[in-house]
Amino acid sequence: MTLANAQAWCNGINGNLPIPESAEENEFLAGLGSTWLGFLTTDMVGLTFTYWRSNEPSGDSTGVQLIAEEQKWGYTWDGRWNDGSDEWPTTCYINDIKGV
Ligand SMILES: [Ca+2]
Repeated sequence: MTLANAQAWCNGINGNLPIPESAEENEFLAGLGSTWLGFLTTDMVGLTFTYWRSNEPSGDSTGVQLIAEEQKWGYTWDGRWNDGSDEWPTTCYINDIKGV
């Protein structure tokens, strides 16, 4: 799906697109599959962790994709990040339900 569709779907089920904060979390996400991430290359101020492939972000898009596949487009990814605009699967972190 497009990034806009991923954001709309995830926000609509009270969730947010993931922003990995550690290598362990990134590995967890990669284990679930490729996903859009919840930040744009134009706003990376709050990031506490990054896992770009070398030469990324390359200016393809402001949306960021975690690429779970070891090999894609002739490059090694294995969970590294790419700025891109291709249709992409997504994982959604659902916010905790507060109160009872
Ligand atoms: Ca790119």
